[in-house]
Amino acid sequence: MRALQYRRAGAAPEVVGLPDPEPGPGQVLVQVTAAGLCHSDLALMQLPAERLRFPLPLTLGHEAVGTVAALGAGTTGVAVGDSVAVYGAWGCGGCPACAAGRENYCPHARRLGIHAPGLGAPGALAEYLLVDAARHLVPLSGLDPVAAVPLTDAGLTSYHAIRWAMPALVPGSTAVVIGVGGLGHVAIQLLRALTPARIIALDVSAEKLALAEAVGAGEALMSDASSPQGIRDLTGGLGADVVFDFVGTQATGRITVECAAVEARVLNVGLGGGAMAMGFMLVPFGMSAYAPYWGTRGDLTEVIALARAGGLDIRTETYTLDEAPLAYERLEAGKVIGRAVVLPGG
Ligand code: FEH
Ligand code: ZN
Ligand code: ZN
Repeated sequence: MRALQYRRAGAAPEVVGLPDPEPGPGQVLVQVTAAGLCHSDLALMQLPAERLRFPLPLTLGHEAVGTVAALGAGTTGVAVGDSVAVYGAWGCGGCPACAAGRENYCPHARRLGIHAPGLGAPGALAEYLLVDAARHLVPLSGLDPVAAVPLTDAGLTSYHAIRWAMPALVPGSTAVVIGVGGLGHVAIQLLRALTPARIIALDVSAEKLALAEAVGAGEALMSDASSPQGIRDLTGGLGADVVFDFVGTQATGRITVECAAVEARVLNVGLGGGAMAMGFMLVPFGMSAYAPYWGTRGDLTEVIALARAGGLDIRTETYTLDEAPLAYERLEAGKVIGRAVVLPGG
């Protein structure tokens, strides 16, 4: 099969030929229909070799949908031909967190050498993906695979974040979304679908601010040092009840704290390497902060059900496997509108 691999630390990913994987006991072989690109892939490829927690080469891609192609011995719960979404936050499957579906927070995975596909295990930017267990597959039930594939990461991560913030997303509340990329433009739509909150979007790109308003943000402001005052002007001086920072730099962390209201819930979901100082008089009274990771198996089932109910307008740019290195360059340059999606089968 053909696959996009990150082969040497610091080198650009390249398309290579690999043997077709064979499913072992309990495993599922998925023919990949579509795989999304993520800033986490870029972050991974920018790490120095000594900080990688797995050997190279690595087939990239942790956001995937496809069709079940073959079952390993004893595998039940799916059938050849099923159209499926891949849950990528693979855990041990046996601990309390995994038993509750919160495999994204499995405390044993790293010690057991369990990695997510594309983040240590062979990933989905390939014609075939080996999935370690049928519980990590969710039926797509007729959803368009290209429009649906961002649900498995961008959508799942945003949905999981919103669910934590839900107690603060009440009538009359204000939610700020910093960064209108793959996650941000989906988060705006999920906030519209799930909450009564007013939505203010921030980004450094006028094109992405236009996208934010097109998908449901009430206001869209340029993201800079004046943003907190702009948000306070829009909220009678009170600030935002919830802030989703999908960028995660020092600058957006500062905007987050400076625009947060008393008792705000703030979330750092970005990989920009920024940090947020927490302490008395450093942040608004009663502010709580959360650094979520991906989402639960239940969250993925729910966000797919939400998509099936209609109303999500997930924007994608599609690329062939050979165009994937170019797509990563566009993602790095902030030029991708919505989510970049690769079609390994062409
Ligand atoms: C992957 C690796 C590390 C942090 C965050 C992520 C997300 O892209 C997974 O959704
Ligand atoms: Zn990701
Ligand atoms: Zn576990």
